[in-house]
This record gives sequence, structure tokens and C-alpha cells, in this order.
Amino acid sequence: CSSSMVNAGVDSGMDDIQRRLMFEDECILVDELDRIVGHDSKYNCHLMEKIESENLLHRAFSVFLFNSQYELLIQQRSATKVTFPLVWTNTCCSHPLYRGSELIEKDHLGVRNAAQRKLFDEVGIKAEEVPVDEFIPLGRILYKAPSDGKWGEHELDYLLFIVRDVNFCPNPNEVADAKYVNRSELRELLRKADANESGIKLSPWFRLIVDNFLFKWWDNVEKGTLMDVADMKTIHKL
Ligand code: DMA
Ligand code: MN
Repeated sequence: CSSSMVNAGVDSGMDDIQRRLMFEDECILVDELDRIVGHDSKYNCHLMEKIESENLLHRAFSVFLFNSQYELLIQQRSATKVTFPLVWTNTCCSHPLYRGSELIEKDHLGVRNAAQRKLFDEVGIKAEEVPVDEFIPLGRILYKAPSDGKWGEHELDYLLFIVRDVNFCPNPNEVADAKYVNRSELRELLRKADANESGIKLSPWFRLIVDNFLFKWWDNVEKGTLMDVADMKTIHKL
């Protein structure tokens, strides 16, 4: 009996690489004030039933990378992603893991280290092209969002902006497509998503960030004044 037979029925259809990450990645559990309260597998942290019954909340990050033309790099998640497959979203999202380098709270270095790691794993951007000091943490949001079936998110999400010209080479297991958009191209994408046109869907966290912050912060990207809008004291409950 092959292992795929053994696994049939239990998360059947889950991509092997994504399944491995579900159990290998140990997420950081936090309370609503972002204080570390423990850790659990990525698998458990994204099961809606567990999120509800154990009130699991984990730490995450969302990177917004702009080029020197002030265009935003966005990606379409691959069909193999367990949560939110094929939706369009910001440059890169994931979780700082429960390990030394990603638990460093000073200057949010743990989250920056995780962002650098995942920009390479997902989008193929080399670490030297995204030095950790270049990430500008702008704020934190707290949100809950169901995905398909039994999966969902309940995250305390760090918003990290970076303005750099980079080379990218998406990992097809993570990313189906990636492209730069200017503000009007993003508005057109939002319109299509709202109109259910061409099957365009957006991730719930990207939509929340776009609707609450992105367009005003885009002005600061252009003016080089992102530091002025950084607020790492507030946790916005969206
Ligand atoms: C999780 O992203 C983080 C946010 C902000 C939604 P993800 O599902 O892409 O995580 P991973 O890349 O680790 O699967
Ligand atoms: Mn998550």
C-alpha cells in the first residue's frame, strides 16, 4: 500500500510540499496585544475549528515591495496553496517561526528575518537584494478570515514596506503569477474582483490593507516619507 493510499481521505489532494510545511512550520502564538503565549504547527493554526475552540491567534507578516518606479509587486497564489489558492495578493506573506532568529522582538528583527527568508522561498528574491534593514514596519493589523472548507486565518499581521529594484523568479509551488502594478492598474484589479470579472479574486488581508491603508501610504512611498507614517504601537483590529 503506497503512502498516497494511506493518506487518501486525510487531507487528500493536499500538495506534498505544502503538507510538509503545514507540519514543519511552527508558528508563534500571541495574544491580542502581540505578546507571545506559545507555539503550534502551521496546520493547527489554520484549522478554523481550532482557531475558534482554542482562540488560536498567530503572528504573521505581509510584505509590500515597490520598485523605483513606485509600482507594487503583487502575486497570485499557486493552486497548490492550502489556504486561499489562486487569489491575488501583496508581494509575499507568511509567518515568523518559533525559532531564535525569528523571535527577536528588538526592532521587529524576527519578522524582518522571516520576510527575507520567504521572499526568496516564494518569489526567488535573493537575500542580498532585500537587506533586513530596508524593511520598514508600518503597522500591525489583527484579522480573522475563513478560507475554503475547514481552513482559515486568525493573525496578528506585521505590514512591512520596502522600496528596492530586485530580480524575481517565482517558485511555482507557491506563486502562480507575479507582476508590478501602478495605482490605476491596482484599482482596475479591485474593480474586476468586485465585479467578479475574469475570475479575479483577492486575498481578504490584501483587501483589508488596500481599503484601510495602501493608497495613502503609496503617496509616502513616492515622497520617501514612509517613516513618518509608521505606527508600531497601535494594533488595528479590522
Ligand atoms: C500567511 O501567508 C500570512 C498572511 C499575512 C496571510 P501564507 O498563507 O502565504 O503563508 P505561507 O507562505 O507560509 O504558506
Ligand atoms: Mn497564517
